[in-house]
Amino acid sequence: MKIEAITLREIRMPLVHFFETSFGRTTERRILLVTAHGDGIEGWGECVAGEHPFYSPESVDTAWYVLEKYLAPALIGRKLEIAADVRRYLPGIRGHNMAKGALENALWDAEAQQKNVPLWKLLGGSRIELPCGVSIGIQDSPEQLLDKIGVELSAGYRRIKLKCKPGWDVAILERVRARWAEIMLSVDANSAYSLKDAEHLKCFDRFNLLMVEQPLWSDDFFFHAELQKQLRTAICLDECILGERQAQAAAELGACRIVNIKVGRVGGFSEAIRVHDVCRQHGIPVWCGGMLESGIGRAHNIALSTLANFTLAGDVSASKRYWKEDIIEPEVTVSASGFIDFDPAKTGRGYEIKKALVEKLTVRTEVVR
Ligand code: NPQ
Ligand code: MG
Repeated sequence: MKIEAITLREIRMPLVHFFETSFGRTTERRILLVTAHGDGIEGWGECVAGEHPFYSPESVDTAWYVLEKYLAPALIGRKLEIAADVRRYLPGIRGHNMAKGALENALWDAEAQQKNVPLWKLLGGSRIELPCGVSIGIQDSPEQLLDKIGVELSAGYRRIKLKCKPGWDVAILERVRARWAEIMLSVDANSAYSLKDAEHLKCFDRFNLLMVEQPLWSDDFFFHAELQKQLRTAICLDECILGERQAQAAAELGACRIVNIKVGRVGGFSEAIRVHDVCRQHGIPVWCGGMLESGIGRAHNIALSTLANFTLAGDVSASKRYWKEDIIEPEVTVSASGFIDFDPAKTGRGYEIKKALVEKLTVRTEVVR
């Protein structure tokens, strides 16, 4: 593809229900979309940075700045044989993976269209049965949480992940397990604990959890390895894994037994594939995380989830859990048995973009050419 222009666009989408984690509550998403134009094609990518630098150091505004000032200008006029070559042309920017990932994924999206193949096949996927889980935020009361879990189980979801933090953990798990002893259950702390809490975290072992996700500091491997030695429950790393190198370090140190892959956090599809591969070599199963994405990011997550080592249910759930109306057609839906309704025959990302709706939701655009 010869890249003629790159459009940055910010849309606003109110969430159907607030989403609360150990770092705060989100009620509306600001979403940065990237469009790469060239050869008569438009490739779309979604930047998964949040409104604030809480989950990661990036935010919508830092991503916009880095894309506008550095990443997009470096690609204008370039001819790329394949999307995976993009890194060769990007200037030496440290970090800012979510900004990089949005741009690279727009190029993969374009490449799949241009070659008229499904994006999932272009990525090297092979699985077409995609088990689906949900991530349930911290609620105003335990009763409200139990109600929500009930709704999601009735919808068919195969794994329930609860956000936790000190004060919203063991007592909550007691209540949930008293009601549902057998369901596949995990928790995600988003770095809310420290190694001083090791004795407390050991209580989690009572609840037969599939995993505890990112209990400790977002940049730490050593202390997670120390903690994993003390826990029977598998640790899953999320925030820590910024690429292949971190995945290898975590595997070799024994810092986790499971890895959450988010394509934005690792800087795009090609690095996500490398993380996937290194985990597979170490016998570490992976699953696809979620960042409250619009349909574009959701479609990309589905394509990524087809890779062989994505054996655990992901956080990529139905559009309607998050949005009144998603920006893709069809919306992402989930079967009564908890699998993503996925049509492997569709080419490209497999979902059309509702351009008129995107325009309506847009609050700013910038075209780099
Ligand atoms: C996680 N997501 O696995 C993240 C965290 C997360 C679905 O649990 C705005 C932008 C709000 C990104 C809240 C899920 C967010 C966000 C939570 C990411 O750790
Ligand atoms: Mg997480």
